[in-house]
Amino acid sequence: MMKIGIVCYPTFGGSGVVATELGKGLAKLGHEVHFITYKQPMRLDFFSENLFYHEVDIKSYPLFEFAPYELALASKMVSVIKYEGLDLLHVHYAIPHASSAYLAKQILKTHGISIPVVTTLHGTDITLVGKDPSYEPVVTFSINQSDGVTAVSEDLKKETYEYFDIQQEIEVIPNFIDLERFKKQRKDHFKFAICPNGEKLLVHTSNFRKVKRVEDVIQVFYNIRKQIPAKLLLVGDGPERDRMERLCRTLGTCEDIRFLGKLEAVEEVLSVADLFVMPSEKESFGLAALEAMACEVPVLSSNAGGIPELNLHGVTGFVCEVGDVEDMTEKALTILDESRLPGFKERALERAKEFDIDQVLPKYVSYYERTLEKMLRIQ
Ligand code: GMT
Repeated sequence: MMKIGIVCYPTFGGSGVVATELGKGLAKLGHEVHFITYKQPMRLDFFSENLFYHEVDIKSYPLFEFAPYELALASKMVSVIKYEGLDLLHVHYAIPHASSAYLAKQILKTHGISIPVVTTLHGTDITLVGKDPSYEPVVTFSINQSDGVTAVSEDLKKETYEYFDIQQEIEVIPNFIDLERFKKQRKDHFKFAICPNGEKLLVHTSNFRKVKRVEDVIQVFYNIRKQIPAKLLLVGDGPERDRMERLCRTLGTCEDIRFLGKLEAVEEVLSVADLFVMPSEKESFGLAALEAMACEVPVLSSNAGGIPELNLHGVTGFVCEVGDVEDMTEKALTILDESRLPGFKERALERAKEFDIDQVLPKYVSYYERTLEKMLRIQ
C-alpha cells in the first residue's frame, strides 16, 4: 500500500473533482491519501480512516498585494511529505502545483528525502493559461522536472508537445466517473415541475467562462424552441452569467430558461434531462459531458480538444464545429426526435460505462508503481 499526497484546486472545477474522486478511490483500495489544498475539497465531505486533509496556510502581509500561495504550498508539501512519510506526490493542474512540487523536492533533497512527483495536465493549464508567455517557461520547466506526466486526453497530450518543449513521455489516462453516484434517478415530480406539458429538457453545466460559449447554448435553445416545446436549465455560475441573463431577456426566452447557480447534486438535474449541450471553444476532456452520459443523457457538443474522444458523433450525440449554431440546432432536433432519443440515451450510458472509476483507477495505480520503480532504478 502506498502513501500518496494529492494537490489540486478544491473547487467544483473538473480537475478538483477528478483529483478528489481519485483520492477517495485510492483510499477505498487501502492506500493512505493526504490531500494538500487551500480549502477542503468540495467532494471530500465524509470520514475515512485512509483520508487526510492538510490545509495550506497562506499568510498575508500588508506588503503583499498578492499572497505567495506557491511558496505556502511548497512549504506545506515539504512538511506533509516529511512528517507523514509519503511515497509519491500527485499534483493536478500544472499551474502552480507542478512548480511548487519542484521547489518542495529540492528542499526535501537537502533533508536527504527524495520523492517522485506525478503531474496531471487537465486542460487550460496547457491550452489557455500555460501557453501565455507570462507562464510558459515555468510550465515547461516544471513539467520536464516531474517524474511522471499524465494528460486527460490524446488531444491534450498532442497540444502539450505542440506548444511546449517537453522531453517527457506523457501517459494518457482519461477522466472517469463513479457510476454508482452518477446514475439516472427517478425524479418524475421534478421533471413535471419544470416541464409540465412534456417539453424536452436541455441542460448545460459549466463555470460560465467565455471559453464555454454559453451564448451558443442559449442561441441553439432559442432556435429549437421555435420548432418544439422545450426548456433549458443552466447550472453553474461565473463571469459570463450576467451577460447570459441579459441575452435571454433580449431574445425573450426568460420564461423557458432557468439559471440554477452552483448545484452540488447535479446528477438530480441530469436525471431528468433529454440533451446535454457543451459548445466549448476549448475542452481537454469534458467531464461534465461524461457526468451527463452516465445519467443517460446524449450530448450535443463542439469538436473542441478531447471532446470527440468521449462524445461519439452520431452514436452518443453529435459533434459540431465550434460556433456553428445552425448545425447544432439541426443536430439537437435530430437527437430529440422521439424515434431516435431512446437509442441515443442508451448508447450514451453504454459509452459512459467505459469510463467507470473501476476501469480507470488501476491505470493510475500502475502508473504510480512504474514511476516509483523508475525512480528506484535511477537512484
Ligand atoms: O476549465 C478549466 O479551466 C480547468 C479545468 C478544471 O479544473 O475544471 O478543466 C479542465 O479539466 C477537466 C478535468 O480534467 C476537463 O474535464 C475539462 O475539459 C478541462 N477544461 C478545459 O479544457 C476548458
